[in-house]
Amino acid sequence: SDEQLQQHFDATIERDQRIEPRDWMPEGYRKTLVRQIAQHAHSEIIGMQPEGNWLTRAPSLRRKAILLAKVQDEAGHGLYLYSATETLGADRDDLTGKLVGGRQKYSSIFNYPTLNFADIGVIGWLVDGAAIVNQVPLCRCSYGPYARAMIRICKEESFHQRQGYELLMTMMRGTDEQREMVQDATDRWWWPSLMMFGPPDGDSPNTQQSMAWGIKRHTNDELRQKFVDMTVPQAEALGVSLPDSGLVWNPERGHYDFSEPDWSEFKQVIGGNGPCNAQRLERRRAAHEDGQWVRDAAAAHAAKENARKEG
Ligand code: FAQ
Repeated sequence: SDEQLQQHFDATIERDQRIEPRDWMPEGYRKTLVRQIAQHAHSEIIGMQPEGNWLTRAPSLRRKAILLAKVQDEAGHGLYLYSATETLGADRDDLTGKLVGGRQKYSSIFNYPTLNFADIGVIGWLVDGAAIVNQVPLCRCSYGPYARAMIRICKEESFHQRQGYELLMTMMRGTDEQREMVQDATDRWWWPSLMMFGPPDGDSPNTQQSMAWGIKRHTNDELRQKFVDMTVPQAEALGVSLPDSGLVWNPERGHYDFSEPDWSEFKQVIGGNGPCNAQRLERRRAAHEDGQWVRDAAAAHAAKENARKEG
């Protein structure tokens, strides 16, 4: 009966075991996962654009090869994540339609411009750094396919984070102008990176239920704090300052205190009015339309193969 199915599901969550695609699951659990994983997949795909902006202008062959590999990894992450949504019965074409139609979200962070090459380093350091803090706990997500996809993704993200930090270290050993570029990029990306973790816990409608289901393992504010604590010593080692005069060590809490991000800016950005939202979606839409012939050719090929098998 439905009640037994629900009890079996609850007991699986209770024992901290994994839910697999063929297991019964409540509709809300399925919907929450499709929402989060699709947004995550869209973020990886849209996230290729800010860095892709510098592929043709990387300062050396080595930097270009590194950046190409990173952007390709992001495409791969998007693909595993779309596959994970398919195990929940979602249709990838439908999800893409929702993204390009502006009906599904992607991470706020990718709506900011990459103005100079130091932005590439800072994206690796701060954006991939924040992504790792958020995603390592998702390796223990109660839904098996998402958790397993996260293991590989996190390995690649930590490599991305290190390449960004290494790029910045190199620039910091360079000229005054290069050091200024790193500081400028840090100033611009710091607050948007803190916003990646989502709204404060009091304004996060999904956290409580997602934690009860073992989808999320920590609240948005817990992860944001963890990121700040981890990043301050990295900024010191690099020799850059973080643009927050309220950022001070609090010995009683054993954490850094920091100022509140501008949540009205966050709302603007997730509402579609960030600096690059229109450009990002337009580019994604154009790429999707330009790819129509590939989908048509693949479908025609599959139809021919099927006809041959049957005939
Ligand atoms: N941007 O109730 P909550 C990457 C939405 S890393 C946009 O707290 P939840 C790697 C949220 O969806 C970036 N929207 O929601 C990379 C919800 O709206 P809805 C991707 C946001 O789900 C690096 C509403 O606000 N990572 O791509 C944001 O419990 C470099 C209320 O919020 C992931 O997606 C935001 N920042 O917690 C690639 C990680 N925050 O759906 C390229 C997986 C919140 O009700 C280059 N996702 N919203 O309309 C998660 O962990 C969670 O979904 C959170 C949000 C923590 C993002």
